[in-house]
Amino acid sequence: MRIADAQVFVCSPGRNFVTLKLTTDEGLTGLGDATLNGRELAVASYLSDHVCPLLIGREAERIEDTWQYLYKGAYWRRGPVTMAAIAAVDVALWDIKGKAAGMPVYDLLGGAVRDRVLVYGHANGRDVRALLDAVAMYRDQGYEAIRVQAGVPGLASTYGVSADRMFYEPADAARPTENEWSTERYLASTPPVLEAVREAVGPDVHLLHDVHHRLTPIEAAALGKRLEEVRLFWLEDPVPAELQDSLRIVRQHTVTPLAIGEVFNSIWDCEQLIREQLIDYIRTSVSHTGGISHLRKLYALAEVYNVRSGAHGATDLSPVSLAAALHLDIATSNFGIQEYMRHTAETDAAFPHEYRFEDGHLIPGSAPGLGVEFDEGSVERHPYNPAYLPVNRRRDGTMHSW
Ligand code: KDG
Ligand code: MG
Repeated sequence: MRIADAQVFVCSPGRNFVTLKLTTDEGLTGLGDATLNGRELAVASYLSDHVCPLLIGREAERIEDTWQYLYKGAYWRRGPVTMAAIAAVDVALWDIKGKAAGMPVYDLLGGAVRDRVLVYGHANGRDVRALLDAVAMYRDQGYEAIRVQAGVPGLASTYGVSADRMFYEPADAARPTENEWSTERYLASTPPVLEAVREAVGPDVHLLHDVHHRLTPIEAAALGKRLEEVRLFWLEDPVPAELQDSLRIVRQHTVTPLAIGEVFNSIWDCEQLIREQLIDYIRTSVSHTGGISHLRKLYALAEVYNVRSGAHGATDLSPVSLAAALHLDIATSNFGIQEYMRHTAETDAAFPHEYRFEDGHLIPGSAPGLGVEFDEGSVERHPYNPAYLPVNRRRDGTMHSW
C-alpha cells in the first residue's frame, strides 16, 4: 500500500489548526495534526513544499523508516517546525495502519494497560473567589485533577487567566497582546491562593499549577518549598526550559513534584532531566515531539528513570493530537496524567471523534485507527485567522517569559 496523496489544510474552527491528510492507493486515509500555535503557516509550508512531494509513492506501512527518512534526510534536525511536520506524517501513518489492520492504534502499540485516561482541566480566576467558583465547576463535571491559576493583584492581566472559563484560548490577537509581569507580586500572592484551594477541595483532589517558565531556579526552588504543604500533583514549567541544569537547583530544595516539557520537541531536550531524575513528569506532546513513534521512545526512556508522562493537551493541539495522545497514554505503563483543555463546539464539529469524557477520565474508543475524522468544509467555512500568543514584559519594560 503506497501513499498516493498528501493534503495540508489550514482552518480556524474556533482557533487555527493545520491538518495533514494522507490517502493511500487503496483509498485509506490518515490524519495528522501539524498545528504550531502562532507559527501555523511555517509548518504548513514545510509540509506542502518540502515533505508531501517526498511522501508520494512511499510504502504507507513503513512508519519508522519514513520517520527516519524525514528526520535524518533533512540534514537540519529538530526544532518545533520540523518536528511538528514529522509528527503529522507519523500520526497519519499510524492512523492508516490501524485502519488497515481494523484495530485501534493503542492495540498496535501493545494494547491497553488501563481502561481510561486520567485527565486534568484548567480552572482559573482573577482572584481567589473566582478561582474557587471555577474549581467547583470542574468538580461538578467530575474532574479529579484540576490545574489552578489566579490573577496577580496589581497586574492588569496574567497569562493563563481569562474571562472565558471553559475554552481559554491564549492566542488572542493578530499582534501579540502585552501582559505585565512582576515576579515579586506573583511569589507573594500565589501560595495563599493555592492554600485556599487545597482547603476548599480537601485532600483527595489533585491540584496542579503552571509557572509558565517565569522564575529563576532559586525563585522556583523557594516557591516549590513554600508549596509543599499544598501537596501539588505537580508544579509545571517552574523555570525556562532551555537549560536542563536549572532543574537540579530546584530539585535540591523541594519535594514538590516537577513537570516540564510542553515546548520540547525531542528526546534530546530532556534526556538529562530524565536520566538524572530531575523531574517527575514529562510534558512533551505527540504533535510537537515527532509523533507517536518518537514520543513512545521518550516514554520508554522515562520509564527506566521513574519519570511519568503528563502530555500537553491545550486547545492548540487539535482533536487529532488529543486522540493520538490518548491511544499512547492508554498503552503506556508509566503514564501519569493527560491535560484536557476542552475544545469549542466549533472545533469538535470540524473534527468528529470517538473519544469521550467520563468521570474525570477520557476514553479513546475502539474504532480502527485514531477514531477522528476531519470535515474539509471547515477550510472554507472557517478560514485561517492570524493569532499570536501574548508576550510578557517586566514592569521595567524588558521582555519576560510569557
Ligand atoms: O500554545 C501555548 C499553550 O499550549 C500553552 O500556553 C498552554 O501552558 C499551557 C498548558 O500547560 O497547557
Ligand atoms: Mg503549560
